[in-house]
This record gives sequence, structure tokens and C-alpha cells, in this order.
Amino acid sequence: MRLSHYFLPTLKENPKEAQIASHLYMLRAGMIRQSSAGIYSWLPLGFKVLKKIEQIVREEMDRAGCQELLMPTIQPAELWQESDRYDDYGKEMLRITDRHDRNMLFGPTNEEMITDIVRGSIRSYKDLPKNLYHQQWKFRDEVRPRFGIMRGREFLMKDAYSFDIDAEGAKRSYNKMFVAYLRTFARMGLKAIPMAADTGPIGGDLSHEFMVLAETGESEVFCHKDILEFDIPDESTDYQADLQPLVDKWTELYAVTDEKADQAEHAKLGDDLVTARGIEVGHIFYFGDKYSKAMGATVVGPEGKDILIEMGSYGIGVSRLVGAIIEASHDDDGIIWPEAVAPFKVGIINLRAGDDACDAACEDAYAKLQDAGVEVLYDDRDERGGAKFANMDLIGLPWQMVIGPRGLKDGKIEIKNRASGEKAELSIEDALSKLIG
Ligand code: 5CA
Repeated sequence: MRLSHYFLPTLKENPKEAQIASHLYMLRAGMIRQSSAGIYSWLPLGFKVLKKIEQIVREEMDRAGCQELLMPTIQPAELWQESDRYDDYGKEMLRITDRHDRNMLFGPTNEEMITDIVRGSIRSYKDLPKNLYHQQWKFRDEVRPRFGIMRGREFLMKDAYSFDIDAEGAKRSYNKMFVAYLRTFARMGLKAIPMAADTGPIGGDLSHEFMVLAETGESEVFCHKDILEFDIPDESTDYQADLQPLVDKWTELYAVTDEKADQAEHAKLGDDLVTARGIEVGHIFYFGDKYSKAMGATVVGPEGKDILIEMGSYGIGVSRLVGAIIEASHDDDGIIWPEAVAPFKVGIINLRAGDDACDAACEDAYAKLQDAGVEVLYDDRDERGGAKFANMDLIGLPWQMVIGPRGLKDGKIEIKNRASGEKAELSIEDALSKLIG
């Protein structure tokens, strides 16, 4: 992509409404534009990151045996009356009336709808287990939307729902999601710690929140310091195997959100206790037959009798993750994207657009990187070098390739790693093979 053609409305000034780095940089880097409180448009740069995150989530869900579908954003009120959550959800639910005066709502979550789909299509215990997920926009009329997309009113969530014939099966499904979450967040360069949590309006009695430690996090969290050093299960993890020992390892040390804090435990842990703030990027729930009972979701069991389906639900804040990654990875100059979610891998800076030698070298590098499948943003604008450097640092691409007349005389260009700040003068060929390799 040529920057001269790209829609990248960056801001020089710090917008007043931004209180935390991720909100500030997302606005300044032209990633999002507010439409109304807690509701944002995703501009091309932000949208690209969102799609990368969505794709990582998809790959890890699929790897764990889940199947993707897509449910609508608008739901009928009747489903929520069946589960008794229509009134309970209160003002946080956006209620809509259609032209026939039917009560509808913009979904804040999908337990009812997925239960309805499954009860209408699955009859026998032989068709279970199943785990179905989608990545769809949700609406929650939050009292205090803040920090940009971090606590939005409209936000993108991945929500998965598991269906099993008994509690043991449901626990296996829960464990798969637990492990898949560890992998998902690690692939984005995040350390997200599973912590015992309250279940709130979703219900049930077993739940973990996945928290990224950050000073700007909204919740206070506590954990044993050793958890921060645990290894992440690798790609070869067998989701058909017994994952209980792995989950036990992660859950036997103390790690809780503030509602579950235990002062006696804190005293006992002493120096081993980490007290921090955290951003909730995921939340998993086991709630048994709460919805299947209320909505009559049963299957015929092995003995020919109807049994209630055991369920869990598993959320990831896909749009929130964009903010969480920036909170975890930035400096005073801007964002530092981990390569896995970077909107482009390389930014080429032409230090003298219009100069024949510079233009030719840039065009050549741009073409070769693209041919090799590397995503490149080429700053071909007629602008001062200083402004181009500042802009490239702000948008945080992992690698910068700086091409100017002075270096070119000796056949050299500079590459800079955004994260380490390390620079190297290389021949164009060496630079390309480093970035392509
Ligand atoms: N049905 C369950 C799981 S599928 C559920 O709704 N869980 S949740 O309420 O915990 O939301 C799942 C995730 O969505 C949260 O962990 C959080 O990362 C994200 N999320 C929740 N509310 C917001 C919000 N207002 N803005 C951005 N992300 C949010």
C-alpha cells in the first residue's frame, strides 16, 4: 500500500478525550473514529489489526474443535423471556421495536439464541458434544463507556457455546477452551492470566477471567508470582487428550479477580503475592443446565430418557484486544505492534520522494517485498524526513526500511526494528532477505 493513496487520517495533537495510551494512539494513528459514545468506526489501519486478531482467534478455536457460524445481531425478545433474562438485563440491553410492534433487542450475548438453535436441531446424545462459536458485534448500553474501544457500547466479541450430555463432558469442553485461550492470547504477544472470577449476569458457578496485567486495567487482580512465568501449551497440544492436569497446574496457584480476593490467602503468600491491575480480554463460564432447563433443550440419552444439555459459554473481547495489545506494547513515540497482529510488517520511508535514485530503490524494494507476500506500507509522500519518522513510529509497524540519497550512494539503506530501536545499515539485498526470510 502506498501511503499517498491510503486513508490514514493521523492526528498531530493529542485528543483531549483520551486518558490512556491505547485510546490516544488509536485516535492519533487514524485507526478508529468515534461515532457516538462508546461506538466507533474502524478505519483501514484499525480494521486490518482487528481482522488479524479475529483470524488468530478463529485458528485457535478451530484447532480446539469448535465450529464457526454466524448469528444475527438483532434478536427477538421472546427468547430472552424464556430464560428470564429479558427483564434482568435492565438498561444495559438496547431494546428495539420493529414496524409490527414486536419487541426485539440488539444482542449483548447469545446464550438464548444458540440454545434455541441447538434444541431445534439436536435430538440424540450421539450428536453431542458440540462447540459452536461466532465473532459478531454486540451492544451493551454501558453506564460508563470509556477508554475508547476498551469499554465500548458496540464491540466485537468471539463467543463460543459448548453442549455436552453430562457434567464431565462439560468440564472437558471448558478445559479445551481454557487451553485454547492461553494459546490465543500468547500468539498476540500477550500474557493473559486465568483468574477465578464471578459469573455475573451469565450465571453458573465455575468461571475464569483472562487478565492482561496493565496499570490502566479496570479491575484489581491478585496472583501468585510464579503464574506469570508459566509456559504456554504449544501447537502440538492434543485437545482429545486429558487436559485436566494442565488446567490444574494453572489453577492450583492463587489467581483471582477482586470479587474473589481472600485476605487470609494474601497474608499467607507474603512476597509471593502480586497485586496488579488487569484488562479482562476473555471470560469463560460453565453454567450447567441454566439455559437448557429454562428453554427445554434436551436430548434423548443412552437409556432413552430425555436429559438436559450441559452448557458453557466462552467470550473473547476481540475489539478490546486491539486496545489491550497497545497497552502492553507501546512507548512515548507510539504503538509497537507484535508481528502477528501488525497491520503491515514493513514500512518503507522514502527520504527524498522525487529523487530518481530514491524513487527507483523504494519502488524496487516495495515490489520485491510484496512479491514475497510481505505486507508493506510505502511512505512515498513528499514530506520532511522527520515527519515521516514520527509517523512511522506512531503507527508502530515492526520494521522500518529507510531509503535516502546519502546511503544509496554507497548502495546502503537502513532498517530499524521498532521494538528494540536497533538500526542496521545494509545493502538492499541483505535488507530484503532479512525482512523476507
Ligand atoms: N456470554 C459470555 C461469554 S460468551 C459473555 O458475554 N461474557 S462477558 O460478558 O464476560 O464478555 C466476554 C468478553 O467480552 C469480556 O471478557 C470482554 O473481553 C469483552 N467485553 C465485555 N464487555 C465489553 C465492552 N463493553 N467493551 C469491549 N469489550 C467488552
